[in-house]
Amino acid sequence: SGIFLSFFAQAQEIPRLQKKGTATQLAVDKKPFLILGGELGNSSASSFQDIERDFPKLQQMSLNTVLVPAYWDLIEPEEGRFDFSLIDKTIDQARKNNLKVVFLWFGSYKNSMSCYAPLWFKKDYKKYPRAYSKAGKPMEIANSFSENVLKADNKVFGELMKHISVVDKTQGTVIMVQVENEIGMLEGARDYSKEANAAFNTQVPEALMKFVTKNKKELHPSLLEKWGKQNFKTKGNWQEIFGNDVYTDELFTAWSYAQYVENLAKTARSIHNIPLYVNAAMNSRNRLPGEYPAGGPLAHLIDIWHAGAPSIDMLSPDLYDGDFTSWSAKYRLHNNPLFVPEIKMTQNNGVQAFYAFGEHDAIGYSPFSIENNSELGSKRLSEAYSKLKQLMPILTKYQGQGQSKGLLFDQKNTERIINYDDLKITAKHFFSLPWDARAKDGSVWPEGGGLILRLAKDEYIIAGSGIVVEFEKENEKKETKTKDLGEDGFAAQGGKNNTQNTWLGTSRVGIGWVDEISIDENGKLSPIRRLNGDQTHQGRHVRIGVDDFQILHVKLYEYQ
Ligand code: N0T
Repeated sequence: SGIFLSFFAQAQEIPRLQKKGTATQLAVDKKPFLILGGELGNSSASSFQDIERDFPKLQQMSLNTVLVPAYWDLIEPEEGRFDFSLIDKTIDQARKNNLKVVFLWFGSYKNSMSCYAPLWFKKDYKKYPRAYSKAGKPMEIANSFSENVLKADNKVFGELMKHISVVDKTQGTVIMVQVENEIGMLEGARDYSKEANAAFNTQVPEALMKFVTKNKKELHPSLLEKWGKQNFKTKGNWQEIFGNDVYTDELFTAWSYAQYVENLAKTARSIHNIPLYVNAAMNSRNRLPGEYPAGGPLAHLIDIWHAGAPSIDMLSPDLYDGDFTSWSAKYRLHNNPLFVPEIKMTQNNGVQAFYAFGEHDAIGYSPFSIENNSELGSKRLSEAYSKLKQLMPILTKYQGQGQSKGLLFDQKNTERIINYDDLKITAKHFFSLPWDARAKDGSVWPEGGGLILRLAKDEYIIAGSGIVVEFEKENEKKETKTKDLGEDGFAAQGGKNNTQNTWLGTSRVGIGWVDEISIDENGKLSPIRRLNGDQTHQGRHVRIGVDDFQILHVKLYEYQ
């Protein structure tokens, strides 16, 4: 009956990744799924009461997924005794509140440290040794070269995956697992334990050299350059092949952590084969490796991670500073789909999520410490997520074919031009219109953003918040910059530098109609109301105010 049962269970498809054009999709319950997520604070899943109190709130914020820590110290309080009551509580409350779950394995590594290892492990430092600083100081960081460390972590992680597989095989509530948390080395770019030193001074593993040789044409530019400086040597120790600097120490750390994680990933796959990812703390603010967690799954280390941890599906950025458009672009690569498991919680999360899905076919988006969202933040996020939930069937249907674009504007970046064939779309921040007092009274502009999806040559979905969009034919007019034109009626503004627009086209494009719509689970569009007159500036543009999220359906036409 065991054979029969497991055969039967497999008939229900567990969550998996699939390709569609240039996009990677997460399929849940056999349908492409966008993670409209939030991650719980680190200590918010360690009590039944907190889980019971917070999960209904997450559903009210229109999340479809919650990212929840799975704590080694609480799961294995005594060596070999496993307690999955918090895991069961999480799954149960998620089901009651119509949420999917991503478990975050807080095992040996949590933000470079090993604070989630149980006390029996921490105390037995002879059996479970530490990493050492360059000065020989033992750190509260487990030694990733120790068989015992790996065995202990791998054992409990395997038990966790077994448990999930038993309680969840037929329901698919748990859709992904994050292996460790922001793994990476601090205080220095590598471990200086004697095991680490020995590995650093021997031959770079053949598996890595084979991988970089085979994939030479597609390597991350920074690795290619670094290796190139050593004339693409293929035999030697780390410094001989990659040079003698702190970035070589980091490559070594990346390889050792990737290999460590690969062991856990293989264990997971052999038990319950759902998507796996690793998250990274960013190398932002010009810090050096070791000032930021060195060797984590960072974009510039992607080849090392792919070579060392082929069973991991995605390297995923945790974004706390810097601008969302540039960081997200670094992780949406031909060999890595974008998933944002953590991002600083702000009132701009909603528009950023639209951007991530519209621009990058993202797997998901998830603000951190979600249960502590403010009243206004919760309201904004809920509005954004409930619109994205409606858009899900139609967005995923058109994914991977270059049909959608993301918009994200602030006070400095106010405009984007998008071309579809000979149609030129100019999208701007809503406050580029002088109509709202907040545009000019010194207020900080809230980010405006959204997405544009092309359904047909003359039919578009425009959704989001705080945007205004105009349509014209490419080459419709010629812009000439002139000095002081005086009172020319066609010049944009009087004054010193004028732009003169000369009509050159043959035909023009106009707005046929604009409807605010809702979309049902099957992707059927239904009009809520027609928007015209003042709401489209008498047919000149399409817009969504900064205080609302809307989905608009736009029909264009041509005239001569
Ligand atoms: C995150 C979180 C949690 C201005 C920090 C981000 C979470 C971990 N680390 O609250 O600890 O478990 O993954 C570190 C980046 C902070 C940079 C702040 C820059």
